[in-house]
Amino acid sequence: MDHAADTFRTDLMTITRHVLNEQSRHPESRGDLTILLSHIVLGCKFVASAVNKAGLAKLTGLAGETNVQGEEQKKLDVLSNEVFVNALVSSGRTCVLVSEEDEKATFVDPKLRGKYCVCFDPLDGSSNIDCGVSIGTIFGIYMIKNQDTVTLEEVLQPGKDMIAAGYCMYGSSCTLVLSTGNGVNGFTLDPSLGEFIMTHPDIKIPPKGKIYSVNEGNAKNWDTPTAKYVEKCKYPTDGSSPKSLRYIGSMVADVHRTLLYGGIFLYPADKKSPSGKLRVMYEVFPMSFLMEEAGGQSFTGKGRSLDLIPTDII
Ligand code: FBP
Repeated sequence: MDHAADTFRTDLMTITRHVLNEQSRHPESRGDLTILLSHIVLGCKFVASAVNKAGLAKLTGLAGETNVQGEEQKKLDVLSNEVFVNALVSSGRTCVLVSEEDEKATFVDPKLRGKYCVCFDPLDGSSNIDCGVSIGTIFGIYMIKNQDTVTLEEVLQPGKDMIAAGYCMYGSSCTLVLSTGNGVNGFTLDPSLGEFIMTHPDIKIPPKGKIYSVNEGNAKNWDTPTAKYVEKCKYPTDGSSPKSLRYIGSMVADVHRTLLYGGIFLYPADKKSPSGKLRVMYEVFPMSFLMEEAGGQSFTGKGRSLDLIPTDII
């Protein structure tokens, strides 16, 4: 009888317990971030169950509307956006929301405001919904100096000013990966308990990785340094073995694998999309924050991603 495992099974480190432990490290804290994170967790649980039921509940397919990127919206990402906006506003801890699905930032009713700005992609990788490939929610949290007078300029902060970030991957299992600036931890949803249980404590990206992850279909539009780098992954000249290509086309899934197995994930800007495809505030920044907290790095090709100062929310 493996008592340690038994002990482990009864001494559950839920995400709430973990966040409360993190809060206790800040005696000045009033628990606002804890309350905000619990509402984000609620949103993830809702979307996890909707994604699981999607095929059956006809939640896949088009919603008949288009989003700010001109992309056809799918039913699930409209639903996911609504769930997160409602959860974040009802937390009473946010003053401005930036969603991939909304053209403009949402300024919360002054009566319901709190000190945080949340930038989020409610359902990233939505082009994979219909084929059941892993998709996810990505979020980044900033502190806003004055919630009553907050302006869009105050939202356009460099990524390094974020105080927390995470993603929730809806795949074979539902995994929420979170950092509040003190390392990265992963939690898996136990559907029988409806609780996220810590399954990946203190994630550290392996120093050396054998995987490169990029959409090679864009190769003809790449600049020379990118083409040369990918060439080196495939035909190394230092006698090391070629890297393996793994590309799911769902950033949450590709980054999750990279965090756990090591290697590199890149979506370089190219002639077709000169400023790249990934959006800075709710894709690049949160994932770069997590990558650095896990001992990895994130670059724009010109510098550290988290030093970028966004010029717009899109
Ligand atoms: P969405 O947020 O619109 O889903 O787009 C982002 C994304 O799907 C990322 O998850 C993924 O890394 C990338 O686009 C895939 O792009 P491509 O299909 O061009 O390789």
